[in-house]
Amino acid sequence: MTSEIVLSADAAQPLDHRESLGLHLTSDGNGLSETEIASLVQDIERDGYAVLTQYISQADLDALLRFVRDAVAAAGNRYVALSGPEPVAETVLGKMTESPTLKQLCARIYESATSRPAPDQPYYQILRCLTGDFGRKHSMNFHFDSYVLTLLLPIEVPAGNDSGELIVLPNVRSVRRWYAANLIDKVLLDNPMTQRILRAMAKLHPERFVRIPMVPANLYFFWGYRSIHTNAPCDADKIRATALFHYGDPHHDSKLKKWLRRSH
Ligand SMILES: O=C(O)CCC(=O)C(=O)O
Ligand SMILES: [Fe+2]
Repeated sequence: MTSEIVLSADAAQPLDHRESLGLHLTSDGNGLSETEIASLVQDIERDGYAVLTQYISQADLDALLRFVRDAVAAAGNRYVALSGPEPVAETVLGKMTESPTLKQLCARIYESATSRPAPDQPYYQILRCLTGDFGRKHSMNFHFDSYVLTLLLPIEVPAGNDSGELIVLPNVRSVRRWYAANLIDKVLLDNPMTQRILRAMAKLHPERFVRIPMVPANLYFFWGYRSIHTNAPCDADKIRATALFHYGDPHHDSKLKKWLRRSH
């Protein structure tokens, strides 16, 4: 296993030339076949992401939009993030949290990508609503997720120049054997200098990044742990809302991780 981070995003390809997967699974569906799952994993490896189009219905999307608007208003029209399953339990996001079909899909994707048994873990889930100036501070922060697989459901996406798409350098590292190696990666990425370099690179060489267009109701899959990613900013007077389901902490049984958690 190599431990370096490869920064050339060879996987970045013009997205308009991607072939559509033609896979269809909705939040009420029965799951995908092994072949469909293999094709989904292949898309993530090749293009940096895969997508299930119109994963939730228009009615569920409309209800979520109302939910987001209310949450933003209740927060004083500022950035708000709701984490965990409870605050969203009554929405279609609650249905997704509880869905055995979706969980099984995540587990099979995890296994096919890591060749490790899928851990029986809840999602780390979050509903992010960006708006206002503070919302802009939560943009262009490049990071690795702590979980292997990230599911992203756009809910509200502002039109215009600053439409807040997801910017990704896909699959630049492997899943680390050791939690300590993961920590080193994170320190190397999460410092002002690296962040400045990546922001400059995004401006000067946008073609080196994969930009995932955020279409509401679609469900996007990418390797959050392996990919450097962030959301582009959106206009301060608009709302950008995304629901994230992070799945599969590869270091869940790390002794170092447990010790650090206990001592902090
Ligand atoms: O909101 C987004 O588009 C991405 C957020 C993200 O990467 C995360 O929460 O880990
Ligand atoms: Fe992330």
